[in-house]
Amino acid sequence: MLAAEKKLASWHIFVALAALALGASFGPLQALEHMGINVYPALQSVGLQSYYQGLTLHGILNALVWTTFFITGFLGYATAKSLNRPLANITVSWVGFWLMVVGLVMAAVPLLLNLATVLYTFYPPMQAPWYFYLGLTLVVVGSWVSGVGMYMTYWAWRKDNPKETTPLIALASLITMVLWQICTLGVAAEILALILPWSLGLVQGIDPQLARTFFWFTGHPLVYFWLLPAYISWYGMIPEQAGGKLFSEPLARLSFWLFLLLSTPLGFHHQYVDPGVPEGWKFLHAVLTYAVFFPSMLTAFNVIASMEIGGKARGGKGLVGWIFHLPWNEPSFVTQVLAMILFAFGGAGGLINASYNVNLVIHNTAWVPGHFHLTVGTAVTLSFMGILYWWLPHLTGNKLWSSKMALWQAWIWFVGMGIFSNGMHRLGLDGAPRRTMLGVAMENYGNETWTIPLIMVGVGGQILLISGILFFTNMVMTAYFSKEKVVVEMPVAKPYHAGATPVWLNNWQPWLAGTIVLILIAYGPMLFQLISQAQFTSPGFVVWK
Ligand code: HAS
Repeated sequence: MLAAEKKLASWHIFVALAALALGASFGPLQALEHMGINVYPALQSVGLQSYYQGLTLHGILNALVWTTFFITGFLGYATAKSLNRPLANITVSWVGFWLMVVGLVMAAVPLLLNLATVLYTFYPPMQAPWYFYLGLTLVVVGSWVSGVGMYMTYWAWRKDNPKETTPLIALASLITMVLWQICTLGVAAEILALILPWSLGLVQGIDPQLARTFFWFTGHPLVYFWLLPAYISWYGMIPEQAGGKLFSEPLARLSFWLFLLLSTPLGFHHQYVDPGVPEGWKFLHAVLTYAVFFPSMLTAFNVIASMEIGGKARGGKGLVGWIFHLPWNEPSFVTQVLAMILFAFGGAGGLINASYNVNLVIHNTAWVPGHFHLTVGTAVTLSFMGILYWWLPHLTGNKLWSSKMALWQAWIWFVGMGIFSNGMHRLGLDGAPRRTMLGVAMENYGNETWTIPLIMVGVGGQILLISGILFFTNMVMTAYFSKEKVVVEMPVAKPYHAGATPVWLNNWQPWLAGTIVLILIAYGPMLFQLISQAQFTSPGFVVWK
């Protein structure tokens, strides 16, 4: 069943994994540099011109390409599966996929030629060739088109089932896609109205502050576009994998709606130190950032309660005894639980980032990559790896090549990332800047308190390399060399409490209306002011040639 959708999903996974394989391979090199072993001069002979070219490839391939391809494939497939019907028009989804691939190639060429070394946030006035930006735009537009394919499927299902409550996994997938389409309007405006005319030479200058504001309109909700597919798995699948049931389905629905409502109007928390945005607006975004913390707390409570139901159904007793009865030998489950545990630390760090005044201590320091390696680098990436441990066998019919290797991979990632991110957080607290060759900085102006954390970063990075090798070996062997055939179904959690879903948790209108109103309030006046006072004066700079 759903053979065509399986093929579509497999292609998304293929591109996503190829991007991750290349993007992630720069990580251990950066970690070595931090430890004082600078391998970049040696790598110039194979075409890598600088640390920053590698860092740009690392950020774009991991944070933008791996995630967007995986998520678009996953959301489309999960929607079809959850609604129990094929995609209404799979050609639309293929068009979306190929648009994304064309965009990826357009962006990859200048990246590989060291013409677009602008890091993954591509802040103007750093400048890349126009086709780099157009390529990124096509990746986003392609994902929008795939989103349309999902909506068509939902409308066809709704026509056949006018009274039914949308199944949780489908609803959450649709909400995630809507969130993405709304939030990427910011980066679309940035690229189409500001960056493309400037990089094409049609206008002489750009307003960096306006460009950054548009960027962060997208940039923060982007992190929830990454996170929510993991939450779909944690709510919609993990309870079943744990042998239990979803503790509260209405609460799960509420948390996805709250993410739609609250994810976008808080981008100024990335701009607390930017001039040109009055304090009052920054404070408003700080308050809203604390609000978006709330659905993650709901998630922690609901997912842990669901696992407790599973652990107790499997014979566990007492306050913590159930934990030992969870399926600790099942790779997909274990990988995702380890991702959750590290996310609890990443989330706590997020609160420190969000605090308007404490942010000043950590902004632009190594703390920030410490934070995002626990979030997108673990909560998201390790969860996606865990999902692939059932999804790839499900799609290919091939048995996972080695469960044991998968378990080792997950634990090694957990340990490696724990050491790595702890080192990064400590460095940040000691004032080490981010996006800096810290090995070189250490020699020139480093602080002796950096010594141990730099070693932690270096060692953690090499442990992560081992985990990555195990993961990719397992993926390749499962896809191409596994001899044993299996039938693996998509896990779908059943609700613990039977009963009708409240109507307001199944109704798009109030949530969409609230989302638009909140965005208009939080961004409207400031965008109006920044646009009316814009100064298109800054020329482009090409650095690290
Ligand atoms: Fe963040 C910067 C604030 C979450 C990613 N963030 C970044 C950047 C990235 C990023 C990439 O307010 C850098 C951007 C750049 O390049 O400049 N972030 C937050 C807050 C949250 C948060 C408040 N971030 C994420 C997620 C990300 C992500 C998720 C990726 C997926 N972040 C910030 C701020 C900055 C920032 C400022 C700017 C800093 C600066 O100055 O530049 C919250 O959403 C976090 C809430 C999460 C939790 C954790 C809940 C735990 C759960 C698991 C429970 C289960 C367990 C398992 C423990 C509250 C759900 C138990 C197991 C058993 C067996 C019992």
